[in-house]
Amino acid sequence: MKVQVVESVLKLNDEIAALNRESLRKQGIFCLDLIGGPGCGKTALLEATLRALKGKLRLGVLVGDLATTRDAERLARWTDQVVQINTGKGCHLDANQVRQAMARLDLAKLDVLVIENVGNLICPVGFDLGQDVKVGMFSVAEGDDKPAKHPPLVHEASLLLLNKIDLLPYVPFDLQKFRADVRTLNSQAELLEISVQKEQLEPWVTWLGNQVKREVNL
Ligand SMILES: Nc1nc2c(ncn2[C@@H]2O[C@H](COP(=O)(O)OP(=O)(O)O)[C@@H](O)[C@H]2O)c(=O)[nH]1
Ligand SMILES: [Mg+2]
Ligand SMILES: [Zn+2]
Repeated sequence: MKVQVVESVLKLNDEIAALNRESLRKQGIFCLDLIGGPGCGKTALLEATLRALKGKLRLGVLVGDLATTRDAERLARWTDQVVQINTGKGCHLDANQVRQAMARLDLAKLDVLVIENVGNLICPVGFDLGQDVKVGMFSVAEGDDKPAKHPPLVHEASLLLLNKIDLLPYVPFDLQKFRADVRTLNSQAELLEISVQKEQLEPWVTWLGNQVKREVNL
């Protein structure tokens, strides 16, 4: 008898990711996978984005963390289309977790689905979730060397965000070096420098509107 073997976890993941992508495309939903270290401001960015785009663009969020529903609770103030995924000891989201969480959303109500990945700059990059684009997020507080130390994220991201630019006067951070390292690794991706704290978000909101390619008056 011939034994059937599932060759690779990643192959299975890719198959489920393809199903996710198909479901999202059918519904005309733009999906992004937001990847950044713990504390770079992912949830804060999404709270501010939901606030800024309320009534203009319908956003849903899947948010991954090892434990707690704190991020989902923060986001639930702005949308009822939010699901927390608790990964236990898991340091990334996989396509199956996203598929199960997507089933709890009302996709017909959404223009955009943001997946806030588990705070980690490394393995989330390797797992396709069914997203249209990956967005890599760094912050001034983490230091200027993070892109150079995490080439796969910078390579694969369509957009890179540098958050907390309000901290530049207080933290040793060589902005020229940061920009040069990003450019060396990825000459195509856009790099947007923002401060969620100071509500300096215009470039990001414009970028998001352009991706959705709808007549939304942002
Ligand atoms: N100074 C400053 N702090 C920020 C900014 N954005 C977020 N934070 C703070 O960074 C901390 C982590 O934010 P959070 O959204 O939980 O990060 P996450 O772990 O990436 O989701 C919080 O205390 C935020 O208030 C910013 O633009 N400037
Ligand atoms: Mg968060
Ligand atoms: Zn992992």
